[in-house]
This record gives sequence, C-alpha cells and structure tokens, in this order.
Amino acid sequence: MTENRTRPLDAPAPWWSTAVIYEVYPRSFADSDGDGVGDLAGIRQRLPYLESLGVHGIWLTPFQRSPQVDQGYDISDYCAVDPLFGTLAEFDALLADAHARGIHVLVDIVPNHTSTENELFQKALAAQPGSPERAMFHFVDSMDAAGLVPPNNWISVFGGSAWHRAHPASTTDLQWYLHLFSSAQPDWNWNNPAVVDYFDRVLRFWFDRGVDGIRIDVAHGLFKAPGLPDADSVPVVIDGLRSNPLAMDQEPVHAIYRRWRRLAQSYDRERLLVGEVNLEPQRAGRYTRPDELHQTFAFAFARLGWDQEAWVSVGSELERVRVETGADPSWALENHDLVRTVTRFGGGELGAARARAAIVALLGLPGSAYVFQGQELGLPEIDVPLADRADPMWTRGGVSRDGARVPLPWDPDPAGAFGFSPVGPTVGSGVGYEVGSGVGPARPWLPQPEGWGDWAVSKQLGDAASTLSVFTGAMRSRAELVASGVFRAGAAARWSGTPDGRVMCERQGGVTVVVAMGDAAVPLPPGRPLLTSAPLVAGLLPPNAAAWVQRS
Ligand code: TEU
Repeated sequence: MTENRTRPLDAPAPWWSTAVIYEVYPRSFADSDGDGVGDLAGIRQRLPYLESLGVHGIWLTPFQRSPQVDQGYDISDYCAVDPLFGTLAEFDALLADAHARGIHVLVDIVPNHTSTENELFQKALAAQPGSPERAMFHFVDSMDAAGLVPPNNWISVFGGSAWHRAHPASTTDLQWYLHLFSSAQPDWNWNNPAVVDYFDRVLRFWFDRGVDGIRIDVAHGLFKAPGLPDADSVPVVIDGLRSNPLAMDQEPVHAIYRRWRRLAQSYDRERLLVGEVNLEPQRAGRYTRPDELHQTFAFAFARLGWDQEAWVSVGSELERVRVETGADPSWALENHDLVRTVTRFGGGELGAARARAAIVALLGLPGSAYVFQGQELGLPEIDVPLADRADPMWTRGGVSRDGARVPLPWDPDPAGAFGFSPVGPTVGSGVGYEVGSGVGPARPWLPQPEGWGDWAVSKQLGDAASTLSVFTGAMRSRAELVASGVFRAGAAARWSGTPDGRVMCERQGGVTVVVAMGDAAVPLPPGRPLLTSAPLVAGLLPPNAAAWVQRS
C-alpha cells in the first residue's frame, strides 16, 4: 500500500522548507593534513565559517570509499569513508560538531551505479554469465559471435559506448556490462530485489548514524527501458541522461522513492530526501509528489543564462509545478558540475555583478535554496591547464568540469595554497611531496590560478561590497523574514517581466524580488527596499543588480 502522509495543515513546516543548504565538495573545501586534497577534518575545522554564513545544512558530495575515478562518484563501499578524506570516527565528529552548531548534514548517495572496485561487482566479474552475481548489474551478451558488438547503441553520458566487455580477452565470456557514466561506474540492476535491499541497508547505515538527509545522485536514473532496446538516434551532444529517454525517468523508479520516503519517515526526525532530477519541471515534479522525495533541485533554473525571458518562463513553470505537487522549489544556480555563474553570466566585473544579483535573487525566492561552495565568494570558472584536468568527462567526452572544483581560497597569502592547506611541514600522505618530508604541504589536487587570493574569504570579510558580504547580508535578512513569518513555506510566486528588462517575482507575504537585466537603471516597485546587491543610484536599481522590496 502506498502511504500518502502529507503534513497536517497546522503542523510546523519541516526545517528544510525554507533552508539554505551549502554544497561542500570535500576535495576542494579545506585540507587539514597537507596532502593537497580536502578532507573531513578540514570541514570540521571550518564549521565556524559555515555557521557564520547562516546556512541550515551542508550537503557533502561523496567521501565514501572510492578509487576516485569520478572524484568519488564511483563508490566502492557505501558504508565506509575513503582514507583520502579521513575515517568514520572523523565523520561522526564532524556530524556531532555540525549539529552542535545547528547545521544539518546531508550525504550523497549514488544509487544508479557503483565502482568496478565494489566487491559485489568484482564477484560478478568472477562469476559466470547468467549467475546471480551478474544479475546485480546489467551484464548482456554481445550482438555478434566474436564479442565485438555491444548489446545496444547507447552512449555514455561521459562519451563513448555505454558498454564495456567484462573480460575483453576471453573467447568464451562475451558479456558486456552497462555503464551510463565512465567504464569504472557499472550500473546497478534495479529490477533485482537484492539491489533494493542493499540500498535500504545503505540508507539505514547513514540515517542510524544521525545524518539528516541524503542527496540522491542521478535520481531519475536507476531503471532502464525493459529489454534495453536500441535508442532511436545517437545524440551528437550529450545532455546528461536527457540524451537517452530509454535510460532515465522510467516509471518503476517512483516505487523506490515511495519506499525511501517511508524509510525516512520511520525515524523520529524525518530525514530529507533531495533528488538530482535533471528533467524538465513537469517531469521532475512527479518526483516530489507527496509520498516521494521532499525536494528536487530546480534544474531548469540552475541551467539559465542571463536571460530575462527565460527566467520569467522557467520561474512561472516551476510555480505551476509547485501548485500541482504542493512541493516548494529548491533553487540552485551552481553545483560541482556546472560552469560558475560569474563566467556563465558574462565573466569579469560584469559577470561578478550579475552573479551577486543572482544569488540575492535566489535567496529571496519562495522555497529552499542550495548554494555551491565558492558561490558565496563569487569565484569564476577556472580554465584548468590541460595537463592538470582530472575529470573523466574530459578524457572521455572533451568536457571538463574541473573549472568549478578548484580548491577554495581562504587567505590572500599564497602560502599553504591560499589557506586551503596548512602552512609548514605536514604529516599528510602527500600527492606532491614525500610523506613527512618537512617541505610543506603538497600542491592542491587542482592548481589554483594566480591571483586566487583576491577572492579569499578573509579578504572579502573586510569589504562591505564583496560578494561574501552581500551574501551574508542576504542570509541575515532572509533569517529575519523567516523568523517574522514574512518568508514562509508554501508561498505562491507570480513572475513577470517588464519592457525595461526587469524580472520580477512577487512572493506571497509581501516581498518582491527584482532583477535588472536590461541596460538601464530601473525603478523599484512601490514599497520599502529591504536589500540590494549593489547600491541604488538616485533611487534606481542599476543594471545587473537585484533587490528585495517589501510591497506597500
Ligand atoms: O551528475 C549527473 C549528470 O548527469 C552529470 O553528468 C551532468 O550531466 C554533467 O555533469 C554535465 O553537467 C552526477 C554528479 O553530480 C556528477 O558529478 C557525476 O559525475 C555523475 O552524477 C555520475 O555519478
């Protein structure tokens, strides 16, 4: 029986309904041991910073055991911490300290695929075709007797065929396994009840430890069209799983999320389920029906450029979906896969002003918001030198996501990788120097560009006009408006555009978010300006700025 336990009307809204959640990419956040790679202890040391931002939760991208082919999105043991990032005890300490500061913690669960190093996959490789071990994954015979033609024409999201021969040299075992991402990431066979049970145990493991929720990777994946038929056409440009409707958004996936919702509700504090559902709003909305996921990232919004018409049309569509599903949008503009907004919106000073406006707008919209580490600093996308690129999407498909993943600058001083790593001799495991060599920290796993210190946290703290100051100001105002009930869950939004280039979102409760996307300064709607991303000029909002106005 499907439970449909919606919230009674008088129940308090759950913590996440108006929350701002900060995505921590552990490799690049803070390196406590000087090996050039961020770690859990580094995050723990920087909790005061996260608290000072006023965020209600952090989402940690994968730190579980992994050979790191896809920077952790190839998990080989879902219930262990990779030594690169620390230990389970360090995770527990981070969780306890975060909770003590009122910060919730979400972990990333990757259920579409695992790592070839997962012991179950290793057992499957060693087992015979047709065995129960192989039935945990998609092992399928070659189309030809020589083992040269894969089972279908599907292309991997990272480029190249989505199939890899189990034993390329074998003349008797002609099976291939399916991998929608790199060949190091075999897809699970979700038609197999043993896979369903396996993930129940994974979820319980983290929920029992006290984590407050999970972010579900490729949540619209998991199931494939029955029989794995050929795709009608092979796309030239790969757009995530959207490029292959047969590999995503299959009906049975919803039963899994109903099951996970019941599991999340079985805890005294209900745990948050947020899905990475990279689909059009109407299809994505089906994942936040009342008995499924609590949230999905508003991907249609996350992918926007600086485009008035597109903002109004996507905002209006997300509002229609909110009315249909009853689930508030979860706004995002950046994550570890997307080009940083500063660069996407034009680069340089112009892009920086627009990115500041965009984050102010984002924090004013009704719903929850997700920000990616460094977005609060206005970091631009970095053109990482070819030799240093680490993304498997680069080697397989010629697209590099490394530019959004460069280790954070904490201090203007380049020593210790701008405060990312400790200064002086370290005991780290050292990717760049000998362990304990005393020469200082290893160089960061991705190089930081010259001048990176200009964006440093400690430098921006002292500058009232910095992106960080604008961000924290908006966070404070948001907290006050939430506390006074002006910003509340379930608020309606009315989006419109004006000929002078304004995007307006009038939220129920009396506040309007205005973004000036045209070339000229624009008047604000009648009322009291609560906040702007740039100073008003003669009472007008300058181009490439945003404001919140309390309507009169
Ligand atoms: O991303 C899902 C996904 O489809 C991405 O490949 C996306 O299409 C691409 O980055 C272009 O923007 C998730 C993770 O966020 C990503 O980091 C992983 O590489 C991927 O899953 C595989 O686990």
